[in-house]
Amino acid sequence: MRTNRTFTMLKPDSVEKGHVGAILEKINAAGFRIVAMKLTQMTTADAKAFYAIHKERPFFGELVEYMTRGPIVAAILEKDNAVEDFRTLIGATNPADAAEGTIRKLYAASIGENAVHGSDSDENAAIEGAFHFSGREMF
Ligand code: IDP
Ligand code: MG
Repeated sequence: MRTNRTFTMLKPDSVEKGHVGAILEKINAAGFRIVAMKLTQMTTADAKAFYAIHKERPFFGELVEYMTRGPIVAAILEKDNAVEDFRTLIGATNPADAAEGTIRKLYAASIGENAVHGSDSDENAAIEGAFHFSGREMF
């Protein structure tokens, strides 16, 4: 298993607000290489499967509604220590708690609509990347 890759989604709010270019600029400036990337939209079944770990949480319905309401930018990113360094770059789940200069501090509206996803482990990065991309789409 590769341990130098992570998976991200620029969530529907980022696409709606025109923040894709600015967020990709920050990702690039932080030294991540784009391995795979596309504009796509998750179905309700996709979002329920992707976030299955949260299915008992009170916000699950709201999360599925949010994540399916419009297109996202899905991407696989490569860098040494990718998972941890990307979580640092995006900041805390709640933008109110996110460090200055992080993507969520700059672009997230709330704990629910928080601009970007970042994998939380190497294992989940591989699972999430494979959820969105075939081998032919990874470079
Ligand atoms: P993470 O995205 O920082 O890893 P998780 O706890 O894995 O955060 O939650 C997944 C996603 O669910 C969050 O990014 C956010 O969009 C949403 N979420 C998390 N906690 C809440 C909440 O308390 N209210 C509404 N939505 C939430
Ligand atoms: Mg998470």
